[in-house]
Amino acid sequence: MSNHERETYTVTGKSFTAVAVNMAAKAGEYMKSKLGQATDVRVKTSPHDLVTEVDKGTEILIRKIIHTYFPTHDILGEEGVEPGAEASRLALEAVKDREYVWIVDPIDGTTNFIHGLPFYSVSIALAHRGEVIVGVVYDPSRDELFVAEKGKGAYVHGKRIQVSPEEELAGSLVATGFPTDRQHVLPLALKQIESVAPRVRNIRAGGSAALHLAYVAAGRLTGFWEANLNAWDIAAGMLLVQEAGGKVTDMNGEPYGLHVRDVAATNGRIHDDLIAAIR
Ligand code: 2AM
Ligand code: CA
Repeated sequence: MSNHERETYTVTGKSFTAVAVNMAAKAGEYMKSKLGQATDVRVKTSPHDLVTEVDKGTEILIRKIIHTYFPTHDILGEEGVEPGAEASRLALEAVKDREYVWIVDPIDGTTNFIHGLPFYSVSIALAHRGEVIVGVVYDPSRDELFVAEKGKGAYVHGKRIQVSPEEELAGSLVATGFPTDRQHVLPLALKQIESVAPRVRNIRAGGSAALHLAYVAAGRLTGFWEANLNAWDIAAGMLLVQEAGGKVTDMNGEPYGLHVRDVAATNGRIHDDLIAAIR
């Protein structure tokens, strides 16, 4: 074997999960170093929908690592797609059946990041022919790295995690989010909150969908729902919840797929009741 061949072998021989973990850790370190320094804040679809040069820089860093290890893989990253639901749908459509697609949200919780609120995350998933097989969510503020591999469980720093035991909504702590689309989606979300709030122990809205999903997986939240999210907000956290013994569907109870934008994720036990309350 020539030196060149040996080098190529070493590089491509890295496991998908190891690379995902490595990227998430590097990205997290980078964005944490930039906390409070995001000066170039831009509005996307509205003043509620923001992006910074750190989002872009972090995605570039992640893309470079993916290209280094897996030059043939495709990437669906938030910063590579125009804002809005339609552009997201088209971008997903273009890659969803490809062999390997990395689905990346460099900063999930950009609004928090800009305000210096330490609740944001890096979300990285790998899909094989449309099925999520690796999911990593990293919270740099708490240095918590959540990892799931299809069929192999969900872990935080090597310790297996599982969803919480609550059987009923009344004893459940659930989370949701306030959508950026104030015209169409917010009124619906407020109706859902009005319906769910009296039935559960309480509701939280932390501002990072990926981290909320990781917390459902870790049993810190009983459930989470939110409308109008993108594949990169959900894919990694979805696998964490499934591998931790929970359930993830759309808001009608239909099985999760990369196209799902209105998501409900729970410990499984309260799933039907939460969906009934949302609707
Ligand atoms: P982001 O920080 O990556 O944008 C908060 O309720 C959740 O909604 C976050 O996960 C946030 O992800 C996401 N979010 C923010 N703006 C959005 C938009 N325009 N469309 C869909 N999801 C959005
Ligand atoms: Ca983002």
